[in-house]
Amino acid sequence: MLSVKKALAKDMVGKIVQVRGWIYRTRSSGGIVFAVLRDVSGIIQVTIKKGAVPDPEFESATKAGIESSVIIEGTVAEDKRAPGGYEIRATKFQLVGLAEPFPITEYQSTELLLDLRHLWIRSREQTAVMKTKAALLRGARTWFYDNDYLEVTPPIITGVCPEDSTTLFQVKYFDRIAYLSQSAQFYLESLIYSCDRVYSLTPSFRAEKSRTPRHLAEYWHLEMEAAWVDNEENMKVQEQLLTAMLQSTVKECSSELEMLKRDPKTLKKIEPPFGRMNYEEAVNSLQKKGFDVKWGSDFGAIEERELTKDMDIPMFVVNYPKELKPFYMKENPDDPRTYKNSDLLAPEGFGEIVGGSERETDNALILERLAEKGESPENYGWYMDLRKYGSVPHSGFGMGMERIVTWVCKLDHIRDAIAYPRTVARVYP
Ligand code: NSS
Repeated sequence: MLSVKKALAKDMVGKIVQVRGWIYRTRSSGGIVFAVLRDVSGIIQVTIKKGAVPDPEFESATKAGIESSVIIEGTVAEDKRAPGGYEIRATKFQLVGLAEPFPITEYQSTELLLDLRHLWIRSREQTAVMKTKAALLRGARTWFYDNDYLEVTPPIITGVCPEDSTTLFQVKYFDRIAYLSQSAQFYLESLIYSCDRVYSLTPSFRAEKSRTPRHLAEYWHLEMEAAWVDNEENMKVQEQLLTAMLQSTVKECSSELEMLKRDPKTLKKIEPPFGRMNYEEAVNSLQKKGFDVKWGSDFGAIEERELTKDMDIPMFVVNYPKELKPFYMKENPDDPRTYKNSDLLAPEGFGEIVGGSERETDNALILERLAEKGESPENYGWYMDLRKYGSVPHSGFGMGMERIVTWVCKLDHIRDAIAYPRTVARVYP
């Protein structure tokens, strides 16, 4: 059995091959059926001629509609009109699963495609996105492995709120309330004392009520935490990791990227150092462009788009005001109104893809900030213990995988960066 891609080659011409897959499109004229077969590797045209296959097999070839599953044997031949320049002339046609009329036709509403997500994910664009996402993750894991990071598996059911308390999902946990994890960060922090540098890939949950093209209620979060690392080095790690992910993805998925109308060259040229801008400079730059922002304003998609729309490499915005960020970040000694943190914004207007910081090690400050936020310190006793037994400077960050995929694949909406998007309006299928 060959993959479709392997059959599509000059040195296969004249050879007998077996391929299997699903019918992507089909038409028949007179005594010949032109079926295009799809498998994970691509598509290939198959011609089934009356007389070249046994009559009952020809009969089933005429009946097999879109998405029927089939196994075909035949000879590879050159044909300039066929997609990819080659076709298979069938000598055997086995219909494995006859498809009912497929409910997705050429032009469909977004809502219908979301209702039929379990079928729509078979589309070539969705497959290209999934392959690109897999390549990005493979690139990340390779980079972490090459740089001595240990992959760890933190819990998803938790009792802490690392980010925004208004977006916590509550779960009934036996006779108590627990939360679905917003971030593995605190658990990763606890692991650096033995493992030094760690990372994890977990789902993170945010009960985002707003419907935006860049928020999901469930997303895949790639997070790292490392001992002895300050905010500067933390940003260097982000630059190196992201560059490695992009370079290996461009190598493995250039045809997928082209299908998605992303020129791989635009990604290939990205390398450290990335751009850098202070939060204060960002405010000034937005003000000059007529935006109604002042020191202390948070940036949303519109502001981030404005800051990055003319850039072709990612850019860090550093040192945000304390009131805009969570309690665990390290105070910036050069401007104590701000933290030693960074948001990494993707170019071409895509906006935030990574959030990171150096972590506060002073328990008195942590207690003060928890009180300000109305959080009960008892829930954070274990977190503060970490500062009592061999505290160490440390930093980390979290990368939203679907944000990265949206940018890399040039998607209009984050829901297309994940097979089954979870949003405020949707939990089916
Ligand atoms: O809230 S973050 O900015 N930061 C954290 O969760 C840290 N505790 C991570 C850490 O330091 N270990 O989220 C990190 C990234 C952010 O930059 C986005 O890329 C992504 O997670 N993110 C999201 N992606 C999709 N949907 C939603 N709702 C979302 N929220 C954050």
